Amino acid sequence: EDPIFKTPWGFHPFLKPRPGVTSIKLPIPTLQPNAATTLNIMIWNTQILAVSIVLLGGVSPSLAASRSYDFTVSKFAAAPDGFNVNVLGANRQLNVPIIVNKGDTISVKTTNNLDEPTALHFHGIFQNGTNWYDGAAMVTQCPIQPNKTLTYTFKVDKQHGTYWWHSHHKSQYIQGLRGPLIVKDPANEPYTKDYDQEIIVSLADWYHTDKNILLSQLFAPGGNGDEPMPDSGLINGKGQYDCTQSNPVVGTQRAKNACVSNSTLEVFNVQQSKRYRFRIINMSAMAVFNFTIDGHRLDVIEADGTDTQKVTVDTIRIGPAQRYSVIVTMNQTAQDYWVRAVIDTTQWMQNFTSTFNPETRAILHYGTAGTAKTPTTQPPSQATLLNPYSLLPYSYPPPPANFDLGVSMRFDMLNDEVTNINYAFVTIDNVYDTVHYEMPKRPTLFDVLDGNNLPNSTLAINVAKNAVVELTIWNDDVTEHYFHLHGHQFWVMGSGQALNNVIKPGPTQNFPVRDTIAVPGCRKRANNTGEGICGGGLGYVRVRFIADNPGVWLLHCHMEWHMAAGLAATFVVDADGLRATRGSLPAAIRNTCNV
Ligand SMILES: [Cu+2]
Repeated sequence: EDPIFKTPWGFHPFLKPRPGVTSIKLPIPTLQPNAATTLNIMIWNTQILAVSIVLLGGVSPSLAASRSYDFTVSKFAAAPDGFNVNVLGANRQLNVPIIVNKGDTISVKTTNNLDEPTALHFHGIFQNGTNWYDGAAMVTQCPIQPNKTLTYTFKVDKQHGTYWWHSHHKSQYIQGLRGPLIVKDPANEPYTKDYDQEIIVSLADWYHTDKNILLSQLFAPGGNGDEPMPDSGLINGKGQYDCTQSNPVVGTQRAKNACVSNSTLEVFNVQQSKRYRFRIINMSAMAVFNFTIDGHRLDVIEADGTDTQKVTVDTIRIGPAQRYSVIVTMNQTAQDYWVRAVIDTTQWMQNFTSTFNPETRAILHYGTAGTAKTPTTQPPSQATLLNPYSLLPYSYPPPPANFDLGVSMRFDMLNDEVTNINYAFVTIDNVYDTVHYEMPKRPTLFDVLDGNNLPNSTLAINVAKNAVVELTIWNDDVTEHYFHLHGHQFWVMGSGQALNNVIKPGPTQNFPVRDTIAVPGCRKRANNTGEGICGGGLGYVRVRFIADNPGVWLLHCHMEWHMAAGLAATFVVDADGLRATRGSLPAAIRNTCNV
C-alpha cells in the first residue's frame, strides 16, 4: 500500500484539475541546510593533475578570434521528413551550426524576415557581463520586430562543450529556428586525444502543423493541456513519414502538402578503426529520445557542456535541450548500421495513433559518401542505459557545503476554472501561490535596471550576488519535466519521489553538473488510497548553484508546450549590482522595445 500524504487538501478556488485528474495542495516542505550534504574536503578528480602536466608541456591555447555570423531568419518551404511544410530557419536552412573556440567573441547579426517578432537565445552560454544578449524575449529584450536587425555579441571564455542556439519567442524553435553551438578548447579538454573526428547529431520531434495553429489549439478553452503530437522525428533535420497516413495537417498548409515517403535519411560516413566524438543535442519541443547505434557502444564524455568521467553505455536517454558527447570506436565489420533515436511516447497526455513511428533513424556507414545501403542490423538485446543522476563531472569543484537561499518551487498543469484554459500553475515558497508565468509588457531586465517593481506573473526571485542557492522543484504531474536555468550550471543534489514530504537523503558527494535536468514524475497513488493522482508522493529534483553571474535569468521547463503554458520563473541575480550597469545596456537592446 502506498504511503500517502496526511495533509488536508483542497483545490485552489479558481482551478480545477484535468478530467480524471485530482490534485492535492500541500504546504511545501520547509528547506533547511542539509547537514548530510556538508562537504569538508574539496573533491577534485585526480585526473586534473594530468591535464596540468599537459599544459606545462607547452600546448599553447588557441588564439581568441571574432566569429561573425549573419542570420537572416525567415519562413520557407521544406520537407525534412518528406512532407512539405513551411519551416523557420536561418539563411533558408535548418540546423545552421555555430562552431567556435573558447575565448572567441561571437557575434550573430540577426535580421528578422518573419512576419512576427523573434529573439535568439544561446542555450547554456553564461553571458557573463552580457546578460542583455541572452535572447529571451521579454526577459532581457523585446523581440526583434519584422524587418529589423539585432546583433548579439558575447564572449565564450569560461566554458567549452556542446550547446545550441534557438529562438526564445513564440515557440519558433520547434518549427526549425535552432542549431548547434559548439565551443572547442582542444588544448584543455580531457578527451581530445581519445577521438579522431567529430559528428554533430541533432534530434528533434517534428510537427507538420504550423506552431501558431498548435499553440492556438493547446490554449483554446478545453485544450486540457493535451500537448500537440509530433508527426515524426528528425536526426540532423532528416526523417521519414508514411504519406499514406491520414493527413493530420489543418488550415492553410494543406495546399502545400506534397509528400514523399521514404525520404532520405541522414548518413554518417565513418572510417574503420577511427574514433568519433558524437555531439548529441536534443532540440525537441517535447520529445525525450532514447539514442543507440546498432553494434556500437557509447563512451559518454560530456553532459551539457561539462566534461564527465567516461561511462560506457548502449543507450542514452536525452531530454529536451540536453546534450551529451559520446565517443564511438568504429571497430565492427565494415557495413551499414542503424542509428536509432526513439521517442518516449508516454510523455504525452494523449495516446499516439498506431501509425505514428516513434523510431527515428539515421545510417552509420563505414566508407565514403554516397554508397550507404539500408542496414539490416538489430539494436542491442540487453542495452545498458545511462543513468544521468550518476554521471559525474571529470573535474569540477564540489558544491559549497551550505547554501544561503533555499527555494522551493512546486507546479502542476491545471485547467483554469474561469477560462477552462490549461496552464502551468507554480507555487514558490510563500511568495507566489499558483501563478503561471506570463511574458511581461516590458523586459524584466529593463525593469530591474530602472528600479521598477516586477509583475507578479514573472515569478521573480531576488538573489544576492554569489549566494549559494538550493532549488527544489516539486512535480505535481505524473510525467517528467526538463528544467533549464539560463546563465548557470548547477549541481544535481538529488531527485526522486517524496513520500510524506520526506526526501530521502541524497548522495553526500559526487554530484552531476548540468544546465538542464529532469524532475521525475510524481508517484501515483494506489487505487482508493491517498488523495489526488500524485498521492503516492511528488516528484522532485534538487539542484544547487552559485549565483555568480549578475543578470536576469529564466528558469523554465524546456518542454516548449509547458514553457508556453507558463512553467517558468525568473532569477534576478544581484539587482543592485545590475542597476549600477544601467548605463551599459546597449542602445540596440534598449531600442528593441521602440516599435
Ligand atoms: Cu514540462
